[in-house]
Amino acid sequence: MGHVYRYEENPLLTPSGIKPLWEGFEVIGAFNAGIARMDGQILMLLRVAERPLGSEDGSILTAYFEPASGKAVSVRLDSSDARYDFSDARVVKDARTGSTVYLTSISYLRLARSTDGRHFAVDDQAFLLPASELETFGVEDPRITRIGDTYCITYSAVSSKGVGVGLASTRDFVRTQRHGLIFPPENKDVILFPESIGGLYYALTRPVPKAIGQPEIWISESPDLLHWGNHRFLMGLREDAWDSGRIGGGAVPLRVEAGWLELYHAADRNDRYCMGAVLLDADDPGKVLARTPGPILEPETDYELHGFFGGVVFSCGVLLDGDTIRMYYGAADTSMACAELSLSDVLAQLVFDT
Ligand code: MAN
Repeated sequence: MGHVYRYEENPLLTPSGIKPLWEGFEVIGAFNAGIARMDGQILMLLRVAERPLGSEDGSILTAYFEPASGKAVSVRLDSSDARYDFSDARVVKDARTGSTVYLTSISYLRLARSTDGRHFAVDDQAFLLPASELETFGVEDPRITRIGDTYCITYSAVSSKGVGVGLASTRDFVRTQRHGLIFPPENKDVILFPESIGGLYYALTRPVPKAIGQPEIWISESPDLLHWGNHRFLMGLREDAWDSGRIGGGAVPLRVEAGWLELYHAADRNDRYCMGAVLLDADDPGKVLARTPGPILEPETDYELHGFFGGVVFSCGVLLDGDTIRMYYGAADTSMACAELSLSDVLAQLVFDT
């Protein structure tokens, strides 16, 4: 692994300083933020997770969002109820089928702003709340891609129907337009490329095949950012490695001299999440040129190892200044942190396919 400089101020944001939007709820996560620059400011579009208060009696509380009232509603489950599997803190599963039936928290998107990239002030209001029957379990893990003067925001739209991918756009982070779901369940970690290539827009996607296949990275094309086709498999898991469990896109791809550099996330079989890098062909990003054998960032510090879901570093956005990659990342599904990596150092870790 190359040199990683974590900010002294880390974690930059934690749930403790953030007021919940809903009565009877507490903020348990401010993480996996999309990153953008606007008017000399650095914007973090946080995934804020709130969960219902009052599980002291040993019961399990879950929640869902009611679009009609604009409020979150809690649901109390008996922890000895054999119909459910409570072993993953993030979700409640059907004990028989193993499929997720409730989330233990609801996420929505909220803005934080900074002038120095280290100190952020969080808005009091939400930026994007769940708004439809396909978002009743929350909206999560935004990525912000600036295309021309429009900021395009892709996010996971979660409901009992599955996890799909929504698209919203804004020019000023005040007025926002929603464009509905651009990928149906199950898909997440969709990231738009910042410019068209050969006349087409591209997106990294992460379908989760059920009967056959694995959660791996695909790539799709579109003439208008709304209609997507020519879906191709891009890159997969590696056996017995840090990226053997699941793999998905991370930050918005960076155009570097050698092609498109994508900083992606992957987990091993024990759900330990790291970041790695892959280089894609400049003219056909559906072609993998090189990949780092090991991670470029892995969970090491206390705030990365311990939290709501420990052992996780998960970046949804980076900033590039000269040779410096400022990687903002969610730590342990709880807080936001930032680390600087050198671009040339990351490129030097790539191993080309022969
Ligand atoms: C996974 C995790 C959770 C997330 C759900 C739904 O279980 O990534 O954080 O809430 O999927 O997207």
